[in-house]
Amino acid sequence: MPFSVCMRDCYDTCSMVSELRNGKLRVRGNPEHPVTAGFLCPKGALLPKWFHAEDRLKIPLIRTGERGSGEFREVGWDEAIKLVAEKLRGTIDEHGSESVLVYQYAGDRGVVNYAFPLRLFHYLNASTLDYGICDRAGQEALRDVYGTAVGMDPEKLRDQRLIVYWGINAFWTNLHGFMLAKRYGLEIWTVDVVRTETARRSQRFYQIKPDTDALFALAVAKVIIEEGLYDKAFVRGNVYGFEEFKNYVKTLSLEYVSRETGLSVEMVESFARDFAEKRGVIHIGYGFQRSLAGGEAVRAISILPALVGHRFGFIYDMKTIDKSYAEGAFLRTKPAGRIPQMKLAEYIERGEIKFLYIYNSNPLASLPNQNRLRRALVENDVFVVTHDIFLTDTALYSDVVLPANTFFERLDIADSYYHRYVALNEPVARLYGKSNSEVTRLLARELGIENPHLYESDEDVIRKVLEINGLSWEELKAKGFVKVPERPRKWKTPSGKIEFYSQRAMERGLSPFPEYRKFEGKYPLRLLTPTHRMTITSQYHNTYNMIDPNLYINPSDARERGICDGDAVEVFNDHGRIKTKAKITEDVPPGVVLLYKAFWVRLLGWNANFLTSDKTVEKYGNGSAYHSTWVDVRKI
Ligand SMILES: Nc1nc2c(c(=O)[nH]1)N[C@H]1C(S)=C(S)[C@@H](COP(=O)(O)OP(=O)(O)OC[C@H]3O[C@@H](n4cnc5c(=O)[nH]c(N)nc54)[C@H](O)[C@@H]3O)O[C@H]1N2
Ligand SMILES: Nc1nc2c(c(=O)[nH]1)N[C@H]1C(S)=C(S)[C@@H](COP(=O)(O)OP(=O)(O)OC[C@H]3O[C@@H](n4cnc5c(=O)[nH]c(N)nc54)[C@H](O)[C@@H]3O)O[C@H]1N2
Ligand SMILES: [Mo]
Repeated sequence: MPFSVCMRDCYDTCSMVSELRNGKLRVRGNPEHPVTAGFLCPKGALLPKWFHAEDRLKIPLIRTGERGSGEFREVGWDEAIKLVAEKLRGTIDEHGSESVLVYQYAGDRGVVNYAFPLRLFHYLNASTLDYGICDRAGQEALRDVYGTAVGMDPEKLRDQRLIVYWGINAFWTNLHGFMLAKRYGLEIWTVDVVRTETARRSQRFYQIKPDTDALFALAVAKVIIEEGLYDKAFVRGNVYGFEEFKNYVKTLSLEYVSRETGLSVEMVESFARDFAEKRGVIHIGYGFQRSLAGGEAVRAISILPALVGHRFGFIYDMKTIDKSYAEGAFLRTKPAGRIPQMKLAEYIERGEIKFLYIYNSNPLASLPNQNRLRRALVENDVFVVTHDIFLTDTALYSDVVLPANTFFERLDIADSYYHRYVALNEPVARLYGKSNSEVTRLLARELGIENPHLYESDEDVIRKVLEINGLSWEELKAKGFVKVPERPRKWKTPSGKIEFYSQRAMERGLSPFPEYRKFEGKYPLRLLTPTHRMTITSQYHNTYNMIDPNLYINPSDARERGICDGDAVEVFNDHGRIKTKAKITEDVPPGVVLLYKAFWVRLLGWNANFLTSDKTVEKYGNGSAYHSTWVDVRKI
């Protein structure tokens, strides 16, 4: 039976065993894979429904009506590819290669299907993205402190006693990681603004006010240091700037910390004492760092595991293999114009993008400030091509729509940003559409390009990537996965140590110590838009039909506005307004409301990203700041 990999943008990257029985796909978790451990999450278990979905795109489309009207005509592949190639060539001739932007993300994480199309755009010297949508601020913050965002191999949790889920709803977003921690018998704590499913399943829950994480972490560090609970030998040998940091936290008043964070002084102290005693590991979430306070918060939190003697006592990112061969940046003859992902609308408005090629992403659901983005697309001269499995909101706004196939229909491999396994994905059956690499080859041929790198087969690319990384194709074929061994690592910071006093941060004009800063908006309620249990960002909304459109609001905020449970409400700010239903709950604290992220406007009529802020965390790589959004709510 073929091995598959769930290619979703998710920590777990599960290995699966698939089967086609009477033309119907069946999937199960690979029982041999140490992290997948033979079970799938509720989304993964429904993958056959996604694969066989009636509404999958089957035939290429060319726009006939107004942009966004949904009026298209169906055409053959030849005609569609010819038009795309013609426009691509025309745009480059008229406006230069930088005016072409390839916009992609992790809709499919297969090494070939993620990277191969980039070969074409590198060959053409087109602009590429400077990614900022997801985990960027934290990446920069961890590089400031450790020189890398790659933390602990989660299988090493086996020897640990405590894991803190800080700003991550792991039970929903990293279920196999959560179960791993459970199997290893770790104590689990959660730090979150919202009483999530993960919080409910934790031994301790620290319900913190938004944006105050840096302050909480600094206070915990203060207590650990001043009570002498830190690992003195480790700190002496491995930390740069400890004395300066100690002086920095000295002046912090725990009463002030308590008022700001909403946690009592006793809670701060017991966190510090027990964390030090149990030598805790921290899984630093992606979700919570998507705010203006995100970078500073990750910097402060990441100091705690080092204080108790861990070399890399955090979990954030994992990079096991070098995938650059698949992407082929070596095909460029000019350095890439990099466009900050979060500033797509701005660059279109400025007339800098004339041709947009989108695959593996649904930016008209996932990017913030959708009114601005849609206006930019309608009002400016930009040719948009989208390659997707479904007629998404992005596809609706495109000039050409190309049907993609799914990972069940092709060969690929995938690594994980959480664990150290690379897994094999074999084709099970073919239904509709073409893979990302197939479309790339068709476009290259139509453009008359002769370079052999654009015609390399998927298997050859995979074998070469494995060879570069010293991994065995035979072992992968036999087991469906291989573990990438860990090499000894040093801290690649300017001092060669863990920097509590960060020289790299100073070079960007930041304080050498993490800082707590307050942010306020024009409207009274903070809008959080975290992940939903049954979707991966915008995916599966159409196929599983299990979304939750409620606005979650605290009883006190509801009462103030005369809102009862189930009432129709309008949520609004200067970016936009949406109408939905209120759900009253103590799970969100006063002053905070919650909508789940990035549903399809086409199906629901709205999307939280009509409200979210497109500001970025500038000094942290222009990372996104979705959670730095303020709104008000009224009953309608
Ligand atoms: N089911 C499911 N799984 C997914 C995804 C999905 O859409 N659905 N998406 C995948 C992707 S792309 C990603 S990046 C990851 C994201 O995985 P997570 O990091 O788990 O994602 P979020 O739910 O966005 O954010 C986590 C938590 O941050 C909290 N939070 C918000 N502001 C603050 C704050 O100021 N302080 C603290 N301490 N907490 C705060 C939110 O309440 C939320 O519970 O999940 C991946 N896995
Ligand atoms: N409000 C708010 N918005 C957010 C966030 C938030 O916390 N709050 N989180 C952000 C985060 S963390 C992320 S990572 C982004 C993700 O945002 P996106 O990158 O837009 O991710 P998805 O919504 O998963 O969309 C992926 C698309 O790829 C398509 N696809 C899947 N497989 C293939 C394939 O093999 N080939 C092709 N051509 N297409 C394929 C899917 O059908 C889907 O339409 O969203 C961000 N948006
Ligand atoms: Mo993400």
